[in-house]
Amino acid sequence: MKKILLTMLASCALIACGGGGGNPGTPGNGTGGTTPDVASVEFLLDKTVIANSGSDAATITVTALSASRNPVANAPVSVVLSSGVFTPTSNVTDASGRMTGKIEIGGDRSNRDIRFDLKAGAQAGAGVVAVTGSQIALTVVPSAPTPGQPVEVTAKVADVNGAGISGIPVVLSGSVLSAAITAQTDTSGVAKFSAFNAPGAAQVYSLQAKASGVISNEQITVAGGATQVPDAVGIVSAASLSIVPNTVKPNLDGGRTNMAQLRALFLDKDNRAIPNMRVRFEIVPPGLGSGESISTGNQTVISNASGVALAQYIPGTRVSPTDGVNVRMCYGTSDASLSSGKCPDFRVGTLTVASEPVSITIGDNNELEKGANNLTYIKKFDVAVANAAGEAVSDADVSVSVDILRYGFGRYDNVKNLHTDGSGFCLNEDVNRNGNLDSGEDANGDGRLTPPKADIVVSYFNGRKTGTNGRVIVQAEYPQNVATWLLYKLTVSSNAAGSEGRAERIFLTSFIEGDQKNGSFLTSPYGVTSVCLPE
Ligand SMILES: [Ca+2]
Ligand SMILES: [Ca+2]
Repeated sequence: MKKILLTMLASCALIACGGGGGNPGTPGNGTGGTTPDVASVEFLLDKTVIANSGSDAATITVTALSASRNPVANAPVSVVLSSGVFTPTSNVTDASGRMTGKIEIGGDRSNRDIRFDLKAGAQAGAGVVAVTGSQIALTVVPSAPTPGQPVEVTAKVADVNGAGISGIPVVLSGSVLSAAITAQTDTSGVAKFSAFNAPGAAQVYSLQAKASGVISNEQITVAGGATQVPDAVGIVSAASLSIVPNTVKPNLDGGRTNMAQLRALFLDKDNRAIPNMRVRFEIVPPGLGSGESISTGNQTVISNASGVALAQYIPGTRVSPTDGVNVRMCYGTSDASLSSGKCPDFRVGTLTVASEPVSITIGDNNELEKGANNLTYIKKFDVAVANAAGEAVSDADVSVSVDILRYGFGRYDNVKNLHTDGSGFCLNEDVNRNGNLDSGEDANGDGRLTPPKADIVVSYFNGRKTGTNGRVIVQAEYPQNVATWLLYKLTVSSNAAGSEGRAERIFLTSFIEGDQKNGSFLTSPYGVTSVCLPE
């Protein structure tokens, strides 16, 4: 039996429908002819704030109206931004008088307002989209210097996802400094300032860092005589240690290009921040050696007004097994509580030092099989794992998972091999992917999660370890009635020599040619119509 995977034309409507291309910039001037008479212009933004991750966008819909408030088609529309990138879907309004386009941040990840000036025909409008998400984290060593003691400050500037923002200036100022100093962030978003001496008078000083459109304010106590950092007040209800990123490359040159941020947070039972907590970060023995260190050495760090104390883990030249580095934060409310290496209370976090990750690919062919009882379809995938040199990695553990992105509703047209008009695709209702029906998730009101997670299962064809050729076969299996109605993402990851690699691909459930004549999927199992969660 010849088994052929039918290409679903309908699928392109979901997978890659992001933008229509279009020319950024302004459309040409009206070239004579009959310019439609636009009496007013309105616009609608789907959001007025976009995150600075680079993948967020605001969609603007511009509507051109005539004097009688009817839509005006073919009106030329231009949108000019003060920064960022505008991608229109068209330079003129459509039959409903509308034109849409995307506003994105472009290469500039700083917090700011993006102003747009638009014109439809001779009518103009303007507005603002705010960019947010920049964060600055300051590490001061020592946390409470004595008068005249050298102080080292590093600032990590990150986007909304915690990814470092490289190549931007960070300006440090405040009463602790005699003059403002500037440093540039490196490839990890870290700016390291040259050391300065703490002022001679023991008192509390201010320190301010400014970068990427945001400001971070800290206080530094120069301690001596009567001026000491007070003990922390309040009962710690939640003490946490987070490590970002939790996989970091080694510093093969002995430098500190690659670092992971250690962030301690202290809250009381009412979720209020506890400042002035003393924290000492340390590598739990046996460490990796080979030059690994903590940026604050064996000094204590003091939590700021937000209850946060920071340091950096700096890898040496060696890599570790997965989660092979244990970092401990010891904490107490006073200097005495941590003196002489004491560790009254602690939390431990783990991270991995890994060189170039292994490379993974997911391959497939155009074939599909029927399950043993002719109730399911099975699609097999070839997973290949290679090291940085391209050599096959054998005996590597492979993990595969499936995530259903969307489900379809409607009917199948067995003449044209397409879903009929009125069919469509909705987002998976399990927004937080916890497998439970939570408040607000049951958009279609059937009392359960749509689609059920078990509508596609993945498994290993012949064990989960790669063979000597670095390959392993995984498969996805689903009941025949969901064919063409589920869009799913297959994720494969593998750890080899402490280095995690990962690959993802998106597929539509397909069927075996011939089954469209009378297959069980000709009507969506999720209904002919549906109510979707908002996009
Ligand atoms: Ca849920
Ligand atoms: Ca539902």
